[in-house]
Amino acid sequence: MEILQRSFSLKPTRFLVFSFTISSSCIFLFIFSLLVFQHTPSSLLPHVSNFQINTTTTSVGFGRNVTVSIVKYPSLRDTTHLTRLDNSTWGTLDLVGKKQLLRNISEVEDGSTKFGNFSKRVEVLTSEKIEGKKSSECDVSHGRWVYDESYPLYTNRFCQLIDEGFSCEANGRPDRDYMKWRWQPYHCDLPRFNATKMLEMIRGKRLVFVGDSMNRNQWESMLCLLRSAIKDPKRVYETHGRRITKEKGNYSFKFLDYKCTVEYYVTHFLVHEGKARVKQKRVQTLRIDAIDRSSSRWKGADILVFNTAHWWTHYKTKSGVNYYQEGDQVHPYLDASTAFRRALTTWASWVDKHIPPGKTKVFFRSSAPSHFRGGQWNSGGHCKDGLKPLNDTLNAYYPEKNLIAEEVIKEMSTAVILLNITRLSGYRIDGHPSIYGKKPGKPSLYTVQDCSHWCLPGVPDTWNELLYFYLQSGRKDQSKM
Ligand SMILES: *[C@@H]1O[C@H](CO)[C@@H](O)[C@H](O)[C@H]1NC(C)=O
Ligand SMILES: *[C@@H]1O[C@H](CO)[C@@H](O)[C@H](O)[C@H]1NC(C)=O
Ligand SMILES: *[C@@H]1O[C@H](CO)[C@@H](O)[C@H](O)[C@H]1NC(C)=O
Ligand SMILES: *[C@@H]1O[C@H](CO)[C@@H](O)[C@H](O)[C@H]1NC(C)=O
Ligand SMILES: *[C@@H]1O[C@H](CO)[C@@H](O)[C@H](O)[C@H]1NC(C)=O
Ligand SMILES: *[C@@H]1O[C@H](CO)[C@@H](O)[C@H](O)[C@H]1NC(C)=O
Ligand SMILES: *[C@@H]1O[C@H](CO)[C@@H](O)[C@H](O)[C@H]1NC(C)=O
Ligand SMILES: *[C@@H]1O[C@H](CO)[C@@H](O)[C@H](O)[C@H]1NC(C)=O
Ligand SMILES: CC(=O)N[C@H]1CO[C@H](CO)[C@@H](O)[C@@H]1O
Repeated sequence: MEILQRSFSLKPTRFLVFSFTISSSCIFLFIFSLLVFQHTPSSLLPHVSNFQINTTTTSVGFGRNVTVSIVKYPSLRDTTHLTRLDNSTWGTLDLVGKKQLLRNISEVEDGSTKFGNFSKRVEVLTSEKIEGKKSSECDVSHGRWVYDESYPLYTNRFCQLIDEGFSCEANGRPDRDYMKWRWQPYHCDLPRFNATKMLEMIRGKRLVFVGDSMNRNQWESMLCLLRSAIKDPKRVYETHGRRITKEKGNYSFKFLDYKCTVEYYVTHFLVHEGKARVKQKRVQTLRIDAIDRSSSRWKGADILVFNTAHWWTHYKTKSGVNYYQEGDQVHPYLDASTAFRRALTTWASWVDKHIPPGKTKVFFRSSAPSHFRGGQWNSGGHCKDGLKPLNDTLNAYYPEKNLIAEEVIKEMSTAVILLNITRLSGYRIDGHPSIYGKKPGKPSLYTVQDCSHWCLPGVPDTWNELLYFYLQSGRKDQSKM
């Protein structure tokens, strides 16, 4: 993704150097163009949801005794495991949470029945979920887009922090409706993003985004959302004076009035990209058993938002030949799904080992779909004609990578909240920069369209509204204590 973006601004001389890499990225973009929508009936869609969100209050939390959200995500294929009592079912509860839960086993909210039985209690939680009344229990990933005049939450002109690739309006995109859609879950409302409140929540803390350029997209959205609450622009700055470009890998923006930082670290795979010798040749490898080097900077964050997905369909990762490395061994062949699972497991162990459960909230964002139609990214694939969201009765493909991520997360001892944005973003064929990912008139080597990233303001603002929802609903529970 980063390479794709960079290629837009490459000088012709440098282009030759990179052309090999560029051509290799075609494959994954092509795959993305294939997997966008399956036109299946809607009967499976909203009403009976297959997963459960539980917010539980524990005495560990977020620096100062705040609430930890325990989110359980049984996959569609495995709904029965909810009724079992075993370590994996409750694997995301930390020890304190477990003890409290056991102590409180006989207290059931609906009041009608008292259960002295863990497994029954779990069933009760499941049925409560289906009713989905309270916002903290609501499945916010199922819903529809509604037109809302009060959006966007900030403007491109006001927020100068957006880099060129996402500045669709500044680059001349004429329509504005794509900024005006609000995500409406079927069974509850999302709170409107309140930048002041969000800044209060992260006062004195570090909010850190880690991942590929899609996470940079979300991070820039967060900067702009928060920036809208600051009157004096001088009181928000990059701590090393860096300007946001596609090239640099790390940024830390300080919001002086709140003594907090909003940071971004680029890593395409979360694990370490290295080199090794295979048959006398030095080749690039992916150390699926070693965490990315920038992990030293992730430590100590108060909120971490991870993602990885898009580079795993890159040709090298996909072919898996002499690419994946564990210890000294470079696998002659390993399929991408297995490698992805091992890499995520490496990430999961790192989180479990280095992230203190009470202090840090951890999120993992599911993959964001792209919408190339009629070709690949460099062969006329386009999305420029998408001016409205797709109908919510369409059923979006849910990539295997997300299922693997869910499974890995389920096994972790840290409570990781999945930002499940795949489907809601899948409707937003209108949300991509298309030809407005660069300044008008700027020469480009191809007539390419960017149908992978997202315009700002735009869809990533909603990803951040989900993040806000989870952080904020955690706090609400605390105030009840
Ligand atoms: C989540 O678990 C806690 C602790 O057992 C319980 O009090 C609460 O009602 C549950 N919430 C939901 C939404 O099931
Ligand atoms: C958290 O709560 C525990 C017990 O309720 C208390 O002992 C501890 O001091 C609190 N910690 C903070 C940082 O408030
Ligand atoms: C995320 O959303 C997709 C599609 O809406 C759904 O199939 C999947 O089960 C959800 N995953 C979780 C963990 O909620
Ligand atoms: C659950 O975990 C505990 C401690 O982590 C362990 O002693 C016990 O054997 C585990 N039980 C199962 C069924 O795995
Ligand atoms: C457990 O019960 C105690 C006392 O009834 C209550 O204060 C606490 O909030 C409960 N904890 C949970 C997790 O429900
Ligand atoms: C707990 O529930 C299970 C399944 O519903 C049942 O077999 C078991 O006897 C119950 N145990 C207690 C102590 O009620
Ligand atoms: C946003 O939050 C702040 C601080 O909590 C509050 O004073 C303000 O009224 C809120 N704004 C809106 C529009 O709700
Ligand atoms: C979505 O599809 C439904 C059923 O086919 C239809 O009634 C509705 O008008 C459509 N909505 C939009 C926005 O096209
Ligand atoms: C973690 C990380 O990548 N840190 C780098 C951030 O950028 C500065 C300057 O470019 C480097 O010195 C750091 O090593």
